[in-house]
Amino acid sequence: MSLFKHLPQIKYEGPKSKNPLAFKYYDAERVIHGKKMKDHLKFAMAWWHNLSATGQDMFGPGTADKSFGAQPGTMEHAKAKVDAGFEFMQKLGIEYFCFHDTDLVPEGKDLAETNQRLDDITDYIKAKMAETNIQCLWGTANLFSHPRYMNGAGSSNSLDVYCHAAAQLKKAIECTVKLGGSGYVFWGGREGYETLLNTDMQFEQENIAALMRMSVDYARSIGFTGDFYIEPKPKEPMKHQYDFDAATAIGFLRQYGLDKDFKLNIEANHATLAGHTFQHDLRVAAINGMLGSVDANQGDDMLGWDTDQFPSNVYETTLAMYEILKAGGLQGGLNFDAKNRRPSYTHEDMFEGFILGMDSFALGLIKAVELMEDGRIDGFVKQRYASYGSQLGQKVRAGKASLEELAEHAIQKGNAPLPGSGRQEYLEGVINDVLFG
Ligand code: XUL
Ligand code: CO
Repeated sequence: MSLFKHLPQIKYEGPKSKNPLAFKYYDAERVIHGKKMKDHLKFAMAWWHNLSATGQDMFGPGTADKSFGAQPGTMEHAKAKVDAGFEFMQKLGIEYFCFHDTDLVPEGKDLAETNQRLDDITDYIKAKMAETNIQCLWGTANLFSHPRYMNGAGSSNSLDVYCHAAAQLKKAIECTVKLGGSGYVFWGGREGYETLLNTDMQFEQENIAALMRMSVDYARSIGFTGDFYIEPKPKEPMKHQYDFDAATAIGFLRQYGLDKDFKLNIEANHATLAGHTFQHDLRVAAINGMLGSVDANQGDDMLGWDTDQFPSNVYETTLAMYEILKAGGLQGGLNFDAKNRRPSYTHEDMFEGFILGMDSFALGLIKAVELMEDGRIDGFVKQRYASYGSQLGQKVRAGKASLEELAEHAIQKGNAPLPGSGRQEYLEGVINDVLFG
């Protein structure tokens, strides 16, 4: 049964097209910067937002109908979501999906029943995958929604809750391996705290690391060769989240010896909640060799929470793709951890959300390549550090200089000259020139 039969196959029509159900920039097969667009931009559908979320918020129920012809909360509905998801991805040319265990099936009365349901649904998904070219980008476990996780999962004060999380992790990893997922994500949903008055921070962080270590060991033992990812986020739902931002997560991974198995999944709206630009967290991950995958969305500067909007800001997607290209691309992909706004409640809106996100990143890719070819930004940055090209500068760079010889240099030079203009306004003009010139 077709759930979206009134909606067409979405095709590339070019920038002049006014057809809302067509791509203006995303041309999957176009080769740019040595690769097909679809290989630069491995877009993924997030099961949770696209197939499950109805737009419910604190002030009212959902507005979107995601029943797909079945009764929500049943296995029939779980299967209808698979049918809808695969039809949706095929119509848009999306080749990857991401999921939480709880997005796939309603939880059963106990773990045994839930696990049986997961076995059934992953069989069903696997058959769909075999009929299409659609693959699993990454899987994860929802260790934050159920009331048992009110104090976190790995960070919970309760050993029973910790073990329940371990059981869910074990099964979610098995499902990811069964579906051939190339990554496994840990977003620390409630791994954090509200007040230090009731919290042993060190104890909790050690426990989280131990749970990650056990997960890695188990996954490797059943043949998982992909990357694990931490997805940093500074706040929401907890006041303090342990994986605040890329730098904090990298420090944590190194401290507990997890850095060989883990990379990061950088989400745009999480970076901005941490007071960084998206590009900042991409750069931090990249220079530490930990840029794994991306949750592609955007926030709203006026709002202080994770609005998970579809990316529309081409200035941002350009600078993000510039970071990604300079890092040599992504092993992972661009997962639209994004949802329609509550008043955009129709099936057409689901398509238009993805078209917006895919076109914004495609245009960002095109412009990032132009920015690289233009060379003015890179050239300026290179020239800005040119003084380190001297013999003494080379010694500093090689870690072979001493404080005495630097001081001697300073004395000989007299008062150090000013370091040269940063020329931010000129550089911002270059970006405008490439974007709109
Ligand atoms: C929450 C969030 C999650 C993760 C997966 O802010 O981004 O959906 O991506 O658990
Ligand atoms: Co996310």
